[in-house]
Amino acid sequence: MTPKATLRFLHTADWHLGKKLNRFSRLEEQKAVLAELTKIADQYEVDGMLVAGDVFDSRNPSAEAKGLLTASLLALSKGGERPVLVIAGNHDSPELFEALASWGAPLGILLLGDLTQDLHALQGSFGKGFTLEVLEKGLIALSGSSWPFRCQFLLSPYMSPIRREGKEVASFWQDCWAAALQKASPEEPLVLLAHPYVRYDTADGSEELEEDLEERVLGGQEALSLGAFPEGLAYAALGHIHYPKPLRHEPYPVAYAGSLLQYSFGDRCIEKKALLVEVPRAGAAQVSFLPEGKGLNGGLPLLSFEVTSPEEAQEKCQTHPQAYLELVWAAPQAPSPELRRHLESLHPRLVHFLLKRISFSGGAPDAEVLAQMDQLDWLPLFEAFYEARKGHKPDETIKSIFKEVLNRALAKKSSQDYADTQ
Ligand SMILES: [Mn+2]
Repeated sequence: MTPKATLRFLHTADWHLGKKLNRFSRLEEQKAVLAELTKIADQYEVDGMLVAGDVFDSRNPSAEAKGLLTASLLALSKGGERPVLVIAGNHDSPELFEALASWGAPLGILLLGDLTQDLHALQGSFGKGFTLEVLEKGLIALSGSSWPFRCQFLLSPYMSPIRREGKEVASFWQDCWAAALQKASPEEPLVLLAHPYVRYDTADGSEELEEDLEERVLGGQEALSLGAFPEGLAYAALGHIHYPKPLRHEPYPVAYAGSLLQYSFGDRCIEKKALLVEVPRAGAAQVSFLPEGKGLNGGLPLLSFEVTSPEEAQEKCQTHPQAYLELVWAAPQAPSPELRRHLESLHPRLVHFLLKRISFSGGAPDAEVLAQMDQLDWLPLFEAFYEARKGHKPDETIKSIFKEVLNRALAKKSSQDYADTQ
């Protein structure tokens, strides 16, 4: 048998275990898609897993979500034969990662919650037949009898502004990466795992997903530019954005793996993927999205329909029972208050029954719509929306940010800027 020329990894991210769609648990679907991911890892005989953050949806995940994480990591690591490297994202608890780290190491699972987490205790024997060496904060090297060569990993978990001690994102990471690179061997490949917000070009027609906008706003993330990434890497495996997306190919590929499932209706047309990464002994990695020609078998479909009558709404409920359903009421007259309850009794997963939003696409809004907007009391509407989404009321900081954005939007409207922006 000829020795393998490359190390092969499967890159995934943004599992968001425990995330609900409105009130509906997605845990069974998450379980199914993680089983599929394990199958893909087996089928392609990957040498290791790269999990780039946001494995949980919450810093205080449920027992079921934690159980699914540990079971999935164990299956992916084949009990220690296939190393699994996991960094924390902005949704994860660094403390929980640190607590799980000593559990994972003998099983070939490395969890890094925070850059200051001391990995030295895990140094030495790792998993079954691997050796882990800590070279610098966040920089490790792994070797094993089944691997053709040693590989270095620059593990860069999400660091909150407090953990960055107020340092701005780009300069924080550039300093960390520069320090780590001094200790890295130029003779061995280096793979980066990180969870930043990198603004990407949507010129190819892909829109920013609702989830990603939320990650941008609520992650407290300033954007990192592609130019901030260090030179000389083989690959940068990113998490955070739910859209599977290669950001560039040269001089080495940088890519978001995307989320595990479609987590919002805005996300419903996006096929979910994992990335197969072939790391050579020297030079840049080759990457491709898996499964080929289709998405991961990600649970039930999310369907959204505009309806203009109770009969039409009822018909949509009855013809799509095996889906999550969003119905958007687009008739000029308001629906009767009983209609929602009736539709919920007809469909087990009616997620939203909404009134059609005022749309500004396709031309300036007419005077009547603008007059209606002036009469709205926005803050209570925002508070109710925020509470419905987050489960708690917005604090004063969030409210003041909202007021500032609102004031800017209203100022823009009154100055009739719309005509210029079309
Ligand atoms: Mn994130």
